[in-house]
Amino acid sequence: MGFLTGKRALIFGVASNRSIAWGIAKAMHREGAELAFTYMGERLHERVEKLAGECDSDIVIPCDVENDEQIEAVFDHLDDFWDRLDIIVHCVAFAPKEMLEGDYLDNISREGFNTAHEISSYSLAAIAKAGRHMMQESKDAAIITMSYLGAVRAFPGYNVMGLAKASLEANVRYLAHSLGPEGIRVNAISAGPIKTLSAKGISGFNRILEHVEQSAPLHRNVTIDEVGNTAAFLCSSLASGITGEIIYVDGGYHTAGLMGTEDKSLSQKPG
Ligand code: NAD
Ligand code: IMJ
Repeated sequence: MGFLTGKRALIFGVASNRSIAWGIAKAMHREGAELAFTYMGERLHERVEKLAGECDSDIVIPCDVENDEQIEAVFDHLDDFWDRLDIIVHCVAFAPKEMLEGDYLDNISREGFNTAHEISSYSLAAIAKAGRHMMQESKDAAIITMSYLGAVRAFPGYNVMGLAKASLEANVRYLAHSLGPEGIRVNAISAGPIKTLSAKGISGFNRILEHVEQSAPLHRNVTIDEVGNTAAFLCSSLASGITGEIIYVDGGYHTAGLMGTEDKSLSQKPG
């Protein structure tokens, strides 16, 4: 019997079979959870319906997280199928493309800042607020979101998304305190770089992947399945004592300082 047997999970952020949300969906399905999905924009409707089918789910609901009515409508719709909700998976982020290249200060604008923060951080609170009544019916409910090391370190090109992820991580801590008394846990996974649609077109992404291979303790990049397994654990009763936490699934990259550099006198990498 899987460790999520009997749990009901709502997943935001599947855009393709490379999405981190899809890695999470597969792991949760394997562990026995019942799934529902949201998708952003009609263009993705059919694809998400097909992927949902692979997890034996036929609950597929449209949701642009910029829109409060659409968020409310998701839970109104879900109410027709389920009497409670145990898990919310938030795998959503967006900043205008032109903010994710070049110099941070040259390219930041008030509008770009607001968009990045609204979609990538505020949406977590908006979804928690709208879904709270359904999660209150659960015995051990959990919310999980996705962060990146750019929240706490400056990375070339990550720019305004770094600020939005810093806000998202603080959001996790404050939500954990708001919802803890109701038995609802809130955590984030800070994942290493993975080639998803959100990484497509990011200049130098292959070099970033190579750099992680060189310097992370595991000397490789992580997969959506590894992130999925950690998410499944964090949303299960196995993690009943964990909330407000940021768990790194990055092959240990964030622990490195000057490791795997070209200059062998500065590196201990074997070979
Ligand atoms: P992805 O492109 O597959 O997923 C991003 C999702 O965000 C898509 O499903 C997209 O439809 C959704 N989205 C964007 N704007 C939206 C809106 N207004 N309303 C609703 N949905 C919206 O890419 P991914 O890499 O799987 O990203 C998932 C999460 O993982 C993001 O929060 C991202 O920041 C985070 N993350 C990614 C990496 C990486 O290297 N790929 C690393 C660490 C964290
Ligand atoms: C994104 C941009 C710059 C550097 C980056 C990334 N690094 C990594 C990412 C080093 C790992 C991927 N990431 C962690 C994200 O959170 C990506 C978010 C994102 C991506 C896009 C691309 C398309 C677009 N807007 C986006 N908004 C957010 O138009």
